Amino acid sequence: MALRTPFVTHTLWVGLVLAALAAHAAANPENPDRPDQGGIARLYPGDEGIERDPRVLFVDDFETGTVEEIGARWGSIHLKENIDLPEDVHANSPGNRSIHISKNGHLFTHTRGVDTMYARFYVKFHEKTGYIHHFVHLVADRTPQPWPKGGAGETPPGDAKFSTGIEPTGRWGKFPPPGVWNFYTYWHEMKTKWGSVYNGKQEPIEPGRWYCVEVLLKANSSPEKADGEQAFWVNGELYGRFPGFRWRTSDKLKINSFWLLYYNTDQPARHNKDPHPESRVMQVWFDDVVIATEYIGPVFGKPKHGKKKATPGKSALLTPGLLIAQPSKTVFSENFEQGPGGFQGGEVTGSGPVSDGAGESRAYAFGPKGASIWDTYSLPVKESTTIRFKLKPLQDVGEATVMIWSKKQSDNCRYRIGPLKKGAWRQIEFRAIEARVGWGMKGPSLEGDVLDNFKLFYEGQEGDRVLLDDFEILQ
Ligand SMILES: [Ca+2]
Ligand SMILES: [Ca+2]
Repeated sequence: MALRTPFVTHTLWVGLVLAALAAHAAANPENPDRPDQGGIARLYPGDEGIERDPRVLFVDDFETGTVEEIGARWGSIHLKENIDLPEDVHANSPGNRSIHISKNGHLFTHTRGVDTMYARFYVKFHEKTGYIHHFVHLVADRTPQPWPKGGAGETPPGDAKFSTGIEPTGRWGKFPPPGVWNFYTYWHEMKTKWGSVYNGKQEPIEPGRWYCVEVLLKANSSPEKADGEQAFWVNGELYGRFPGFRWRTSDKLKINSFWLLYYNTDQPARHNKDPHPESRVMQVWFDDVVIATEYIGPVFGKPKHGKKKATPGKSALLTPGLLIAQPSKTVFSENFEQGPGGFQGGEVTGSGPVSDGAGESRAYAFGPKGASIWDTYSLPVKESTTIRFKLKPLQDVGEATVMIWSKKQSDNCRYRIGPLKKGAWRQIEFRAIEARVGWGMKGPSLEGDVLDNFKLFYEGQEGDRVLLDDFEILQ
């Protein structure tokens, strides 16, 4: 009997979903621009139970947990001291709390990778808000990390990344703060290195008022087709739909990241010629986040059982292997305790505790021209192939770069580490497919190649030394 109950419940539930889908189709026959007539939220009055819909990827109503706990389940929180959970909610809110960010801060999370992502959130700007620099983003990232990556001013490779931000903009002072909504979009075919902008309906956002904002990001169906799109809705009304995107050049690149970002600098006040930037109060409230593979719609009706708390989602990165293939074993390692191994270009340090590894005393010291290893290992580059090592610079040095010769491309693939500060051991880790041809890492990646070499060098003076230790390749 104990086994039968879930089966019965499941059957009943599938029946309900099918009935609901039929209702959806009936309510929304031929009008793709008004999916609000039949979104997922319609099936779950007051969002009650919406997190259990198989099309729903992530939910947070901010009713559960402390700011720290919310940050832990999202996977990344920035400036948590600026974030609290006040009892300030929108009129249709089924709960009691929202999340409130002052000045700057973010939550960042991951869902399983999808080809179509809808995100719905409620948002309110402070009555005295100024202009905002960057706001909420949906991201497709081939090699996701728990934290958001930079990339401003860099055109992403078509098999590595694309993103779109739904952002308030003053359009160079044309609208009072925070402005009107637009898309700020990065992909491999973007028109300038600072991204492309897509304006929707030019309806100024009223400060102090709650809005339901929804975003669609839909990947192109195959690498050669420009049939991807993006769209956004405000309070269930379509404000902008932009088709014709060839977002990606590889189906392996999926939409998988949601960034609840509130980023402020003094730049937008200057760009919009704000006459009173000093009187602005930079604060924002968010609530009722739902991320799904189909249109969601604003909160519909009231929960049957009064005020409710959702079972909040958690980052897909917190389940190893769900979002990105994990290496299962170490296929090569060198700790320099017995000598240089296959490494060339530097020398093993004599003695003294140079490494924080247990009981180890030796590392590999090398100058700006670099340390390298050839023909000591050879393995096919897979999605999971990971290169990991520790560095300790004995003085500040400039840009450090990994170079891996690609047989397939007859060229070097590069992975840029950046400048290194003198000081403690620093762990470096990256996927082999992140290494790319060209100084700007814009060319083809090591995907489908053979990994049998490695070189690491940096900008510095002849006598400079950086220590390398605990070099590992995982597969
Ligand atoms: Ca809430
Ligand atoms: Ca060592």
